Amino acid sequence: MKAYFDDRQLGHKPEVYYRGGAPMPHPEQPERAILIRDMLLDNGFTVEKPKDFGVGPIKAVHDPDYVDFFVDAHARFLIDAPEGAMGIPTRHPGTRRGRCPKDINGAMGWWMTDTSTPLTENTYEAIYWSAQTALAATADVMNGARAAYGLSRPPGHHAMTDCANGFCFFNNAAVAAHHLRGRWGKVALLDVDVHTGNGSLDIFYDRDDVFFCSLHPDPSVYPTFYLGYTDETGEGAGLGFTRNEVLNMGDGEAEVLAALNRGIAAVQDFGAEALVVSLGFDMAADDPLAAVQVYVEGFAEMARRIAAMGLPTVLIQEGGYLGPSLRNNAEAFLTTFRDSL
Ligand code: SP5
Ligand code: ZN
Repeated sequence: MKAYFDDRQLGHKPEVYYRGGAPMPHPEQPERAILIRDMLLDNGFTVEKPKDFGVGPIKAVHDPDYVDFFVDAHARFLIDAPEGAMGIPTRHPGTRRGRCPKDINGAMGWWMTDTSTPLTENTYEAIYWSAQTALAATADVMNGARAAYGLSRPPGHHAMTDCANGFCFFNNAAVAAHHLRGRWGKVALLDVDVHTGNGSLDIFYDRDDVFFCSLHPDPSVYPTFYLGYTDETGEGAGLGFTRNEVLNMGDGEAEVLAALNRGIAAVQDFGAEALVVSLGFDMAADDPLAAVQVYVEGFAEMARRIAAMGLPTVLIQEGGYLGPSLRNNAEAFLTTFRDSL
C-alpha cells in the first residue's frame, strides 16, 4: 500500500480560532502531517508526491467560484490588514439569497461558516496539494492497487460544496469518492473521524451513487450542531443513502466497534464496489479534542474490520491532533491495514 504526501501541504499555518468566545491555539498544525509521514517512512511505506490532477476534480464536487476564491483570498485580505494577519471572517450572510460581495471581509463570511479556517499566506497551495494527494491515492486504486493512503492535510470532511468550516477547505474524501465513480458505479464513503462528516453528508445527500456513513457523538452535544442526526437519511434520489451512527460522549471501544460493524453492514447492503475512508485519529481517548475513548488496539481492530470488507479502498487522512498517542494510533491503523490486505 502506497502513501502520498506533498510538502506544500505544510504551508497552511493556522494559529488561533475562536471557541467559546475566546481565541484558542489551533489544533490543526503542520506537525501532524510531519509526524505521520515520519511514522510511515519508519515503517517501510513508500511515500510519493502526488502528480497534478488539476483543479477539475476539485470543482467536480465544489462550487467553482468557491475554489477560485481561495487562490488570492489571503493576498486580497492583506491589502487592508496588518502584515502576517490571518483572514478570519466576522460577518456571515446566514442565507444563500443575496450575493458574494467584492469586499474581501464580506467574501470570507460568504465562503466560511466559522473561525477555524483562517487564511494564511500559503493556504491555497496547501489545500490544493492536500486534494491532489487524495487524488493520487484515488488514481492508484483506480489503476488496480487494492488500497492507497492519502496523507491529506489540511483535512476535508467538514467542507461543503461552497463553504469551509471545521478546519476544512476542500473536501478531499468527497473529491476522491466522486473521482472513483469514473471506474465504479457504487462507491461508499465511511467516515470514522470522531466528528460528523457534515460536508460529505451535504455533498452526497441527494445522490444514490455514493453511500455515506459517519460515526460520531450526538452532534447537538459535540458541536457539529447542524448535521449528523440519526434521522438524516438522504433526500430525493439519495433517500436511504446516508447513515449517521450516533455515539455517546465518552463511549469506549465496544460501542465504537459495534457502530463500525453497523456501518460496514450498511455499506455492504448498499453493494459498494469501492470504498473511501475518512480516516481521523481523533477518536483517541487522549486526543486534544477527545470525545470517545479508542486506544491503540482499537484502531488496529478498526483497520482489520475495514480491510476485511475486501473492497478497493482509498484511505484519506482527516483529523487526529497532537496528543501523546497520535503516532502510535496512526501506526497501528495503517500498518495493520497494510498487513491485512
Ligand atoms: C477535521 C476535524 O477533525 N475537524 C475538527 C473540528 C472540531 N471543531 C470542534 C471542536 C470542539 C472541541 N471541544 C473540545 C474540548 C477539548 N477539551
Ligand atoms: Zn475530527
